[in-house]
Amino acid sequence: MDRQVVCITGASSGFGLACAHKFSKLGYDTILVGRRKDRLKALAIEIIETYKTDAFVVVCDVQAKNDVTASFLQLPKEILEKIDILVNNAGLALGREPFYEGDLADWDRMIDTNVKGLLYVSKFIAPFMIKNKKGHIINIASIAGKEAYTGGNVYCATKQAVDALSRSMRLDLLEHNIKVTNIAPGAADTEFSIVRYHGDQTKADSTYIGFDPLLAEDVADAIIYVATRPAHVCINDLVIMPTAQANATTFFKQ
Ligand code: NDP
Ligand code: 8X3
Repeated sequence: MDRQVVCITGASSGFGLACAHKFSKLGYDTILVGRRKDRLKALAIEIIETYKTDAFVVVCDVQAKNDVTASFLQLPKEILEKIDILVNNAGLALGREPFYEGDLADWDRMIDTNVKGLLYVSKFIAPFMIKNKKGHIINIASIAGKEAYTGGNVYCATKQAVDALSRSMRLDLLEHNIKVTNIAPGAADTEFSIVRYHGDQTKADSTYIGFDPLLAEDVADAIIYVATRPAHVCINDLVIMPTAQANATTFFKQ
């Protein structure tokens, strides 16, 4: 039987990277999407050598709709047309200021990546799934998509948009036998905070002091769980938190 194909956006780091390894280990072929070409190429080589599955690299900035289309069209047709699972994971937060001190360029990047980028990729890939009468779109939202917190403003808004899109996509795709899952993680130690604090390592590290955050592998395990349910089962929404985090802002720190 043909191997299943999973497309993972943001595969160069964090959740996406952990997912790429876990899906490959299970025998899936992978499409690895992101901007950092060297990392993605090295990952593809590692996957092919380690797991003996195929791995294809799509170098693109999901913010650029024409770039998304042109880059995906470089994939072999038979791979592109049979994508079974799309993990919409590429995303970022920038800044923790109150909105009235926010940087407009940061706002644009968060909205363009987390919301519009997710839409561009999904709109391009969904028609192939519709034609195949099956598929699964897994959107990585956040606890910030369920709650608001001080300084979260635009990031929270983008993740609440992802949450709403997950519910809306599930309705739109229902008649096409396509599953849609929303995953909402709490604090996870990846490159997320170093990006959020514009490279300030001290601020990034302070995010995770005094408790055990989620690791990328924990979130990837949840993604694998939802992706491997029987055909008649769809996990619509999954919240995954560190044990020491009760909601977006309440932590038990030692
Ligand atoms: P990382 O910073 O480790 O990974 C982010 C990934 O997104 C990278 O692979 C990056 O690749 C990719 N990416 C960012 N911008 C773009 C773009 N414009 N085009 C293509 N790819 C892009 O963070 P995480 O793994 O933690 O984050 C993954 C997702 O999970 C994000 O959507 C984040 O908002 C969400 N999340 C994170 C949480 C956390 O605490 N870590 C908690 C809840 C949700 P490259 O730079 O190569 O393009
Ligand atoms: C990342 C988690 O709490 O920093 O989405 O918003 S949080």
